[in-house]
Amino acid sequence: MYKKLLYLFAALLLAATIAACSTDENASAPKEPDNAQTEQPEPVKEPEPKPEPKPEPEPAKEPEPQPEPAKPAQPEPSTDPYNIALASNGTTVEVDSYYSNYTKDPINDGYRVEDFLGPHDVAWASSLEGDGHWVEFTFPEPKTPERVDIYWGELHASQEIHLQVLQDGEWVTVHTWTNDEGNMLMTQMEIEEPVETTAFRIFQEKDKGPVAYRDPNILWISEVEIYEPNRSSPRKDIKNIALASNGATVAVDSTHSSYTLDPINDGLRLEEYLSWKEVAWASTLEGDNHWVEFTFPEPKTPRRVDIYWSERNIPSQEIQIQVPDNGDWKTIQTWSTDELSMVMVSIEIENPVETNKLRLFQDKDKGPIDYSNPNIMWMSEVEIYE
Ligand SMILES: [Ca+2]
Ligand SMILES: [Ca+2]
Repeated sequence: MYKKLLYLFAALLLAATIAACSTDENASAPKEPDNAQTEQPEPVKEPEPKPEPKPEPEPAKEPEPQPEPAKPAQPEPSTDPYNIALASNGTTVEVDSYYSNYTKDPINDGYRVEDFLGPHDVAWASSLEGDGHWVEFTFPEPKTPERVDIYWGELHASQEIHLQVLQDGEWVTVHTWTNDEGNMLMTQMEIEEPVETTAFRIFQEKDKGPVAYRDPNILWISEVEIYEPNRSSPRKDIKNIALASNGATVAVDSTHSSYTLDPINDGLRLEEYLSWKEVAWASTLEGDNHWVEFTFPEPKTPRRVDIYWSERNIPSQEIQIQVPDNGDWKTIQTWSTDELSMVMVSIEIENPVETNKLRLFQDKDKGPIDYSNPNIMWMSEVEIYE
């Protein structure tokens, strides 16, 4: 009897001990989450935005490797929101006259000079008569034109053009462009002192049309694009053979942290609205030298290199212009300065040579002396002209 009671007591004691232990475990259990919580913040360290390199959308492009048969199909017209001349942005056009079957629609329809368009779809042309010809743009609200790109009709560039704004009911000329080069695809005109206006006019005086055409009293235009200050789309100058949009490609020796090499030839110089990453490329601070190499789609004969330095306007001390030479590089022009501040430099090549490639080479520590480390190569745009 006593034994049974003893067993029962022992059993109760065991049960109580187990219960106590388990409550002990429970009691200590919350600590673990506590510990776990203090440890958890560390994994948060992983700032996963980095693994989002945007190149990923590009692979999607690859599945369509046959854009060539797309030629017969009509490409979409430009809808650039910054082009204030576009009909699709609400601007209307009037002209003084028409040549035979031409209409005014091609002037601001978003098509520049497209192969698939017939002569009457690709351009507007004025009559051959009259004392002056003009194209007038009326904006949906006041605008401040700064840059005007004119794509000529079948390369027939005029000899002289006046850009005019409407001020108190009068047309005031804000820029006059003259052409001594004859035919060309397009012309870029910049208004140095832009003014706000509701209407803008391209005006051509009598017989100031294309000198190469049988009657120089014609005004013949495929497309006009107008841009406001700091709202400019990339420059598209067909004479700038460094431009990516003209088929040139760029390689560099190195790139500093968050920079990319795209700004070197994207057609934007030192646009104020761009962030530091968008406006310039910079090399690393290490290395025995730095370089930027351009490859042209076909052989070119560069005669001038314009370098726009970074947004800090600090020039390199020395730049060598080089071309390939038996598997190596040969310097054909050396430029140097001891100035500390400079927006851009225009380097003339005294003895131009025909080449597929051109390289800007900077020797060790020949970067901007006014920067903490003069071994950096730092520029926002390079333009190369024949
Ligand atoms: Ca057009
Ligand atoms: Ca640029």
